[in-house]
Amino acid sequence: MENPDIARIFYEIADLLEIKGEDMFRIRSYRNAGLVIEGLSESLRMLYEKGGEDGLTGIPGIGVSIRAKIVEILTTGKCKHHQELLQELPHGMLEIIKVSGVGPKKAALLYKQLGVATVDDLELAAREERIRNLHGFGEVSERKILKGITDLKSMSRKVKLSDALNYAERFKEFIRSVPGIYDIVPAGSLRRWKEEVGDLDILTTCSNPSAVMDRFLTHPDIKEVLSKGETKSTVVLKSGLQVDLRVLERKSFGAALQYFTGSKAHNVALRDRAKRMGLKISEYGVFKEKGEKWVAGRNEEDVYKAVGLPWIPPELREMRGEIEAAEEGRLPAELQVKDIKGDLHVHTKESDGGYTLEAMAEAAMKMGYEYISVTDHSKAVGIARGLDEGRILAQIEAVDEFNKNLKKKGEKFRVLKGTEVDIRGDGTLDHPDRVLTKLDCVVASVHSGFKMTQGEMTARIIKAIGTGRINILAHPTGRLIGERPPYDVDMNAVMDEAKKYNVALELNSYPERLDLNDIHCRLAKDKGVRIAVSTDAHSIHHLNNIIYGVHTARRGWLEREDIINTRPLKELMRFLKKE
Ligand code: DGT
Ligand code: CA
Ligand code: CA
Ligand code: ZN
Repeated sequence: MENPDIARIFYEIADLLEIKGEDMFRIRSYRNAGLVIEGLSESLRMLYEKGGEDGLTGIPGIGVSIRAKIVEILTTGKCKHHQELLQELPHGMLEIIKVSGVGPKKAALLYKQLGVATVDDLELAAREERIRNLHGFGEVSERKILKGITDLKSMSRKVKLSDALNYAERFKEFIRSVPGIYDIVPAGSLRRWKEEVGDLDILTTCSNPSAVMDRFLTHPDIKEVLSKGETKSTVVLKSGLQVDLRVLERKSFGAALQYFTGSKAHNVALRDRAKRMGLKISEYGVFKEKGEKWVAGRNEEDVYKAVGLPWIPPELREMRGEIEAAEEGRLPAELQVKDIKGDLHVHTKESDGGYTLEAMAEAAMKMGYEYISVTDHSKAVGIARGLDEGRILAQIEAVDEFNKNLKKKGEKFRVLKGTEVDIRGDGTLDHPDRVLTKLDCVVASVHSGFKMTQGEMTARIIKAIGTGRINILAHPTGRLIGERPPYDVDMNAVMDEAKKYNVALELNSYPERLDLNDIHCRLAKDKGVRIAVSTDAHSIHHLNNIIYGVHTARRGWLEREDIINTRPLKELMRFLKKE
């Protein structure tokens, strides 16, 4: 059980209590607990494993009774109170109240009167016009419910960050030609570079607002227009992705950008802060509480400045301590793509890549890199045509030859001799020591046996680290976003071992991977474990995926010094030699 699972249980308790019509004070305390837990940067499970119930004290917003429930969830995987509530009310009720226009009171009524227990029941009842006759409902609310169901269905689908960015880019291109257009900025989770995005929130300013709206609604990707207004329209694309477009006044663009970038939790905290200072923040600006006097709103910087803070990069706006850090002047320095000096995880045609070593090197040189490390698979990864001893020895010679030629031409660029050696089921490495010692950079990773228990997987990886032959542990959790969950591994223990053996953990920039994720990057930073931001490129084009890694690194509060491939070659070599 990790923080999001625990938070979800508390949210569900709050919702179920609200459907039952219980007292608001209790409901609020559960909901608040959910919010607090979601925003924690440390894992409750780890805190508990380390310090028992005492390890959980002192978290603001978590009182004695919530703490007891956290312990119950961590030790039994369940919460009795939650289970009892679910016995009383069908689980589908939790979905029903997500339909816009159906609050907890209405949900309770629909359940009692019509036996509506799922969203599907609700849809049927609305289509059969059975809802309009209930007390407190009418034709209009029936129609609203149907629309709410459509919205919910499109919303529950999340898209990968890279896909969302592509869609956003297409809309920007499409709208750019409107005369009088000024800003077009995608806000929301996309601007925060979250790994998965629920919907796009595009903000624009234009001297002719209706022209933007008209143009937007004719985009060829649109399947359905959900709502159309003068300043806001919402559409669903053929892919199922929802897009909101807003046309704003230039005077309040900064305030709107701040508001719609979120996250919600960050905004709530910022608004509270403003309130304490006698100010009010809304999507229209910052105001002096009495008299509605406009103070700021044109730029985002001004909004933060008005509440006494420096501008906070969007990637950090997740309510993970960024406001305190901003206040105390210790926000992390923003990592830039240009800080990255080379890529340490690159495949070639020898295994499952699409290009030769020469082509990959040339592409990397064009990007301004100082080095790449060629890291083809080892023989255990048969489907990727992994290299056996003979083939990797031949590759080592080829790299030496290639570097010699570079030197002759006066090029500074170098190719490092590397491998992505498989960590076998028993924790041994898939190349013998006599091969590994010939290499500059050993990347190691798990490609099989994902179903192991946490104990087994942790022991396997720790054993591999303990060989002392590894430089980088690649894609440390093995997850594929939207496809495969991470394998179960004690990341805390892995990181401690990595630090001991001078092993860096990879932030794999492949859009499906982003592994380590933001939370783990933050943990690594706190522990002083080094990170390699690499692409795992299988083609020359994949080298550009580094941008996803860089922004994920920012979300994990990583700075240049935390990352080994921001170092020039000489310094990098010192790390790789474990000096
Ligand atoms: P997503 O689309 O689920 O990936 O996540 P976001 O963060 O893009 O959320 P979305 O699209 O629902 O709303 C965009 C931003 O608008 C959100 O990050 C913060 C702001 N916002 C939306 N609803 C509320 C609200 O009820 N209160 C506050 N303070 N802000 C909100
Ligand atoms: Ca959004
Ligand atoms: Ca939205
Ligand atoms: Zn790889």
